[in-house]
Amino acid sequence: MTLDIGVLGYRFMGKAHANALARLPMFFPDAPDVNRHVLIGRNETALESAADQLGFSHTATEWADVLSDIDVLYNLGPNHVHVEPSIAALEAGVSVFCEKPLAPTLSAAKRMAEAARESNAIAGIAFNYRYLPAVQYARQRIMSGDLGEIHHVRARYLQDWLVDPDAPWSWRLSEEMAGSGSLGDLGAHSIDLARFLLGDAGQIDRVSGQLRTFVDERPVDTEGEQTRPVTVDDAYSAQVTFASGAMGTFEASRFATGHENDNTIEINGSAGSLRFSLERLNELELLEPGDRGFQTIMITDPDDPYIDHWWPPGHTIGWEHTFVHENYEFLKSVQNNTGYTPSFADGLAVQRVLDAIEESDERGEWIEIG
Ligand code: 4PW
Repeated sequence: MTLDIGVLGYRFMGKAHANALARLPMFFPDAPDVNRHVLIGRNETALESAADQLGFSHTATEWADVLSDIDVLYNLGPNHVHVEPSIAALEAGVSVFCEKPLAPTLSAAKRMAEAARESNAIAGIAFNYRYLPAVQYARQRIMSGDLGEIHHVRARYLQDWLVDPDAPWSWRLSEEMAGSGSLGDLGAHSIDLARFLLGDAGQIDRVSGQLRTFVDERPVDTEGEQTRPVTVDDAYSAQVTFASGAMGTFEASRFATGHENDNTIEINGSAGSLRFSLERLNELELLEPGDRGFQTIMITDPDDPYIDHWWPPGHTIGWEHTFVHENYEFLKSVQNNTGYTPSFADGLAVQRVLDAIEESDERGEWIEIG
């Protein structure tokens, strides 16, 4: 059985997922056969050339016109475009793989999760960092109790592409299109990673957060004569309490000078600690009983998650491999009609935390998550 795929969006994430689809037959021969059937976007000229480059046989400027031609919709558009196409696809029995955050608002995320519950099709959210071998290995160690009782989660996702006040305006800076800024774009990853690494103990039930916008308008043209307002946060930080009693601190920024894409998480337990950073994604820092300090181990052995599909021991992998791994798992779920995680319900759980952090900032108090 060949799955016909429609991909909405052809820029950064469009390329990342198209690359993953192209790699699957070569490195994951047991993955379902896929046909890169249609690329969906608004600008016909740009779309034609992207379709050529990314290996799609057709293009469409209206997503609704092609739902009956595809088995799976990849929704990789700006956050506000996640909502209606995903719901319509699920209602039509088309599986959906949607980029994060699930939606710009909590109410839209609830509608999407409801559509996923009502549909027989599979709905997954693309939290790609779950699929790093080092992150999967870390989860195995935590789940098997090697770190003991978890006391602390410390997660940060730092970028610096907005530190220049003349950096241009984009949809990521619009509340209407994105929902939030660093919080939804980067914080969603950290919150999902914490939930993934801690399993059932990763449920967050209280938050206290602050959001900040450092530059509130940006140029839309190169001359800088026209500007548009920035209506989302440039940075956030939050303290959280997990239902298990563990404490968490979370932070993200697009103003963290010197950090281009620094996604780091540290977990401290009663019997050990671990630390992962995307900047050294083939490694995990671990502290086990008896160690006098963190030991760095390479997660590049054939028995480490997914590694046997790639290169001999010690031959490292990169950021793009996370997309290959998540596409493999998602498409297998579609083919076998089995549940996929992270699901839209997971996306909604993350969205509840994002929403509570915003509410806490507005009200200046801790917020309980019901
Ligand atoms: O994972 C990251 C995102 O969530 C990406 O590498 C870039 O920053 C694109 O969007 C965010």
